Amino acid sequence: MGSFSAGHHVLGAALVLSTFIVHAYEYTAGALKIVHPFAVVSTPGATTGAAFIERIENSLAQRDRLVRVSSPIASKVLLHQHETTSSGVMKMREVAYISVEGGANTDVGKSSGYHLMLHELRKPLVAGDRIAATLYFELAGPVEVAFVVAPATSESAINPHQHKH
Ligand SMILES: [Cu+2]
Repeated sequence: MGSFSAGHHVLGAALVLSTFIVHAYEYTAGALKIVHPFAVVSTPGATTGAAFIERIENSLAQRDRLVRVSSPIASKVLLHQHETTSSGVMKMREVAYISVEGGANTDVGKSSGYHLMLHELRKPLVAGDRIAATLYFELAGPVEVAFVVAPATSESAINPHQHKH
C-alpha cells in the first residue's frame, strides 16, 4: 500500500510540473542554482507530505551533496528515494544524501526517484502556500528556499505517502 501510493504521488508531481514551468523560480547559492522547489497539496488529515526540486544546477567541477533539509512546517524532513526492484515492486528508502554532480543538473523527483518527505506536518499543505525550508549542502552550506505548494490537478497528484517508518 505504502509503496503503491508513493509511485502515484511521484507521477502526480511530474504532471503538476509541466503546468508550472511558466512560473519557474530559482535560488542561487555559490555554484548551485536551486530551480523550482515545490510541494504537493496534502490530503485532509494527512500527517506527511512530499516535496520536490525540479533541478539543482551545479556549475562547479566538484560534486556537492544535499545532506539535510529542515522546515518549520514539519517536525522532520527526510531524504527519500524510491526504486523498482527486479520483481517489479516499488520500494522507498531513506538516503543519507542526494549527490549533485559537478557540471551537471540533478533533479529531485522527476527522473531520479528522489523526493523529500515532510513528517508530522504542523499544518496542511494548501495550494499556493510557500513553505519555508533550509537545504543544507556539504559544500555550498545552508540555502534558504520556499517550496511553493502546487495545486492538485488530478487524483494522483494529491495522493500522499502513507508508508510508515
Ligand atoms: Cu518517501
